[in-house]
Amino acid sequence: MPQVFETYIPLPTTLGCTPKLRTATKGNNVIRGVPIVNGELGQLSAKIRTFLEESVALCQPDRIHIVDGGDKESATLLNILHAQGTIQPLPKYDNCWLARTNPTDVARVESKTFICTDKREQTIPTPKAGVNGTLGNWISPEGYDTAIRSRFPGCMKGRTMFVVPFSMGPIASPLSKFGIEITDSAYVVCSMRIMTRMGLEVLEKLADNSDFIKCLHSVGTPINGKISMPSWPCDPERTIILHKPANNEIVSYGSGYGGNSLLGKKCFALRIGSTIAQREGWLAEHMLILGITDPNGVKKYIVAAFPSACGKTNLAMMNPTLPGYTMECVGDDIAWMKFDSKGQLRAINPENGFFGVAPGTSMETNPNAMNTVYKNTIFTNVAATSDGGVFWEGMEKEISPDVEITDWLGQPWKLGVSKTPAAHPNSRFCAPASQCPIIDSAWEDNEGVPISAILFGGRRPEGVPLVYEANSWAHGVFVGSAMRSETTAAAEHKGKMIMNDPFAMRPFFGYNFGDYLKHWLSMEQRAEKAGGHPPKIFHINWFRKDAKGKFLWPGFGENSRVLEWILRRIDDQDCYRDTPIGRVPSAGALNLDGLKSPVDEKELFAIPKQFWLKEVDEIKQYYDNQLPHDLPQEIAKELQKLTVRVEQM
Ligand code: GTP
Ligand code: SPV
Ligand code: MN
Repeated sequence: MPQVFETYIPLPTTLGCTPKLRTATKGNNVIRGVPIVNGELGQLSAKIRTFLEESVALCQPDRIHIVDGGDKESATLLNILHAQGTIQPLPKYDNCWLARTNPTDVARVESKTFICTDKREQTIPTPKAGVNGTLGNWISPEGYDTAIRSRFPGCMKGRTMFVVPFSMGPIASPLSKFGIEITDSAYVVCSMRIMTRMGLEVLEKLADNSDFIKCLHSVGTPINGKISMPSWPCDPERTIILHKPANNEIVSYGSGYGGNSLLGKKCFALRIGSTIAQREGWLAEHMLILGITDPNGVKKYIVAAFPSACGKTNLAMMNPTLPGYTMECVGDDIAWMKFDSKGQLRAINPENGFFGVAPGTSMETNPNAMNTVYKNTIFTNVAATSDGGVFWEGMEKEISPDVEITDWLGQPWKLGVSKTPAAHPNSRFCAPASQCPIIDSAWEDNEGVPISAILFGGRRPEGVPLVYEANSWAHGVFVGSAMRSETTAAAEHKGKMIMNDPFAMRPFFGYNFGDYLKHWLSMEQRAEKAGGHPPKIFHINWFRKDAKGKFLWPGFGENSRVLEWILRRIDDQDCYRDTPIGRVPSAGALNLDGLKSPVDEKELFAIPKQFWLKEVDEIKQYYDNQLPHDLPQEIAKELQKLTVRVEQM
């Protein structure tokens, strides 16, 4: 049972950590009269100090803790979170913890996420008159200021303000960027320690007063405020996630969960990241990065963009069923990519950990993920077992039959009897990437790994084949722009419906999607100017269903068969046939030898004319409604060409 306190237990005034980096501090170790209980003023560059001073004036915390990133600090914070009832230990494993959130704070809140620019068109395409735009939310500079002024003053009264220096990407990589997250959540600090490179090393890098992304986060419940669940303070009704690219600034209020509060992830690495990438000529994408070595020992890397909860982590860590192949993981959610001086696309994973979907992950589907999460991991909203372990949907075969299960809400739960899920569908594990048994030896390479193919995909129960290849770069960019997928529990959408999710970035664009498309189209020239060429683009769909609603494709490790075909296409082998929508494996080219149960290849690759007539019509409507002014000509042309090909089927 979670411990629920009637009053919030404040942090002790001193956390007893010895900062590794010391510089002489003149005067008291205070900012605006607020004591620094860990770390010293002298560790902060002038820019960080200004940011901190402004944040202290606004939020009025009782004390300030400059995060050093050390083991002792982490252990202390975890113990405090335990005492508060935010987390409980999982004694079955090594240094693992279970957090239960307020049941109203369980996923990203896309409707409350805004980008602030002077003009609306900088952030979002102007939709057709009378149509609601679905490609992000804009807020005016005035609205932005008002949103902050009406929420933040005094929001940290009675609380500790943590100052989290972090790096997205290996600290020494020229592709990396730094941030400072100011937060009043120790859970966020402990999670950021896993998800990013965090602590004194980053402060040292910033000591030359260089710029950083300013991230301000509050759970939004001062200790003297009314709290419905003291172990997970939040303010769901007034939650807001704000970004101001012009100031390199992120401000998040009211939620402690995932992408809402771990600001290095979606807010920085994707939303602010994509605006920097546009300016600097690279790509910040919602993509996994995977290394594949074939039986001849030839290694290639691919990236893949699937919407939230559509299989990135699983593909990134897959155990190939095809003999002779080895897969290694570089990243499971975000890729920063840049063409190098030779025109070769290179990618780094800006993250340091995995914030992965728990349900569906098992020794059968993703043993590498399972073997990653049994130490130094924070689980959130999964179920607990009476022997001190975790449980979620998909782990039925992995628990002993005599354990008792407590669901994510803290209630007793019985396998086969209880009607509600044991774990929240968006419950997650937060685990260090370095613990992944198949982490790639080059995963922290400062220059990034060379990318040979880009995959797009989603949950398409109908009409979309297992795999197809785009005919050209422009066609591939069109395929990305036309991506659609069934909604999942990763955001606040209710029920399952097919939704447009271009590039799996719909919730994460930092600027106008029309400009984003132009930026992507321009990459071909960028590569060619440097003497290279852009990678081939593919679309995959593991989720096609038969008439009875059963998946046609076994997925997971069997997806290696599709990757094998993709590798052959990277080498330009003649193993495809043209179809109106793109290139698919020619007869017999997809290796299906040794599949446990036979698959219906014909149905997997069927391209029904009626379906595709409707699909192209819906894509057209989508562009007409969402991008009547902002759609690049090249993309309109690709749709036109596809329409003609489908009509001629
Ligand atoms: P985010 O972290 O939200 O960005 O999600 P993700 O894209 O990393 O998705 P993830 O790999 O965590 O998969 C989400 C769900 O899809 C899990 O329940 C998986 O079991 C399921 N899934 C992943 N790959 C496959 C597959 O090949 N076939 C089927 N049927 N299900 C899959
Ligand atoms: C996603 O939703 O795509 C995630 C989880 O990776 S979150 O960090 O909450 O955005
Ligand atoms: Mn994701």
